[in-house]
Amino acid sequence: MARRITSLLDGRPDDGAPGGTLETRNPADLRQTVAEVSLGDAATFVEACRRAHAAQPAWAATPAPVRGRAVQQLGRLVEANMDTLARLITREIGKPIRESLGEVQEVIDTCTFFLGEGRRLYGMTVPSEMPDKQLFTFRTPVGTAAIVTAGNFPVAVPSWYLVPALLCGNAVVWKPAEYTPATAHAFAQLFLHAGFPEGTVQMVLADGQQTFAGLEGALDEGVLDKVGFTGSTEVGRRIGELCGRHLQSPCLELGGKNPLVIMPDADLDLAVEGALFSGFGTAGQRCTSLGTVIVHRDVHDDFVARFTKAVAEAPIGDPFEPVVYGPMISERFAERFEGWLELIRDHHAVHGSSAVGRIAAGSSREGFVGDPAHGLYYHPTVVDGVTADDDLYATETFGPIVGVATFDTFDEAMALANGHGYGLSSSIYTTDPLHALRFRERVSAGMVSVNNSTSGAEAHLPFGGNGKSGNGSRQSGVWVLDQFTRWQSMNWDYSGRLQKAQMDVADVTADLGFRLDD
Ligand code: UN1
Repeated sequence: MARRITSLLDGRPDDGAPGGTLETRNPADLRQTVAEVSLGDAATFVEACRRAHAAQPAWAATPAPVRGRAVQQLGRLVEANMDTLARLITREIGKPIRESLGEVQEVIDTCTFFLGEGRRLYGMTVPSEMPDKQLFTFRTPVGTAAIVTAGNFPVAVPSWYLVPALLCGNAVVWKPAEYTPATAHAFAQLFLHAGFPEGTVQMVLADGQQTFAGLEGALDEGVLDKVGFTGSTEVGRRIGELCGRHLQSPCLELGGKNPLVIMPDADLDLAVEGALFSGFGTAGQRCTSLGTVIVHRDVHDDFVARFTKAVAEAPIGDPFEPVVYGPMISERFAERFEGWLELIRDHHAVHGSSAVGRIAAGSSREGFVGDPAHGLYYHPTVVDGVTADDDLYATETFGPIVGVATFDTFDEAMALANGHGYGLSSSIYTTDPLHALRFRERVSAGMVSVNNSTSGAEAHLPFGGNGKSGNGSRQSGVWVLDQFTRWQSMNWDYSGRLQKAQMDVADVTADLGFRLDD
């Protein structure tokens, strides 16, 4: 049965649909409606920011360990609702159920990490230049944070922002992807039942244009202090420009064209397994998904033979079954993917399935799990012969397609790994520690795997990218605290007189002409 979903202002449904309505469908069976959605508009967004802004000071004044308690309760609620939430994710975006459960686990892990941070949130005591004076640092909340997220990780990625932002004493306005409204609504309900005070968590459903106009309005009005955004490089650039005009630095997590380098000394079976999951897990719709395998010429043929066999045999289909991947997230993702398939050129060799494009009656796939007739299912595609001059090399292709390029020297491998200008995730398969360490040093990516998938970052290491993948901001672990707090320094002089820094400082006498006897 379809759910009716609206924005939630102060936890209450915001009736009316100033931004129009839409319906979302199960991408594994488009005959099933998952949600009927009433969208808000720019005014809804600004109103949500106003309310969050009004609620924030009292929340900031709540002791951090108490705020941590709300995060703890959220983690418990998510754990208790794990199966329901995971099933909803699978129904709404077609993510294989095992991955959906993993995604919910990532939320729990994030809560587990940050509930303890409520009892740390350390500042420092720092010695002063002068006697009877002490220096301190404090983390203070930024204020109201607007978090705009994509739908490929409809709960894990939002949690990376919302949980630390709230823990640090901010109020949040969450704008989830409009194509995952049912999951967003369910996740918002868990926040609203976890003990965060009214007003500190707002959820607005709106399309991209209205959201952007809402961000502009809220920034102009002074009711928004921080923007977090996960999505495309193009939109990230616009958000960066907008925030820059308001002297704000957003937290940006953008696209990737993540390389996986295979050295001649690599364990090839391991590399095949890693490339399969990196490239085709979540149907290639992770920002950390593998873009191009960069394989040494000596092992190229062997690798391609093993890899294409593994891809050809990979179970694809019904996401409630144990498959490598299910359907595309939504029609929008499927259409864009069809566009990227056009980047395949005559000089490329295509492998991986019996056809390219949609899996359908005239274009079936052997071993398909279930019935593809009503779903947005696509053949896995391996494109060999990719070079640095190809559009396919430089374009983020959010879907089940993996390029293969060849190198002779390590320098060539590095040029291919970095040359597209993205810098999110990367991987090297090698048994030589020297290669691993050299790769780490020279790759431009913010995240490096050794003998592991480009995807699947753990929830307490810094997550983020460089170049076209982001502006250097990092999420997760202690590193994200710098996004949602500002450092405040304090000095306290208890000498009873004015001691001037740099001027009233005692010196020590040294004999700088002193030399050791030869
Ligand atoms: C994303 O696709 O935006 O590292 C995030 C991973 C996941 C998160 C991906 N933990 O693949």
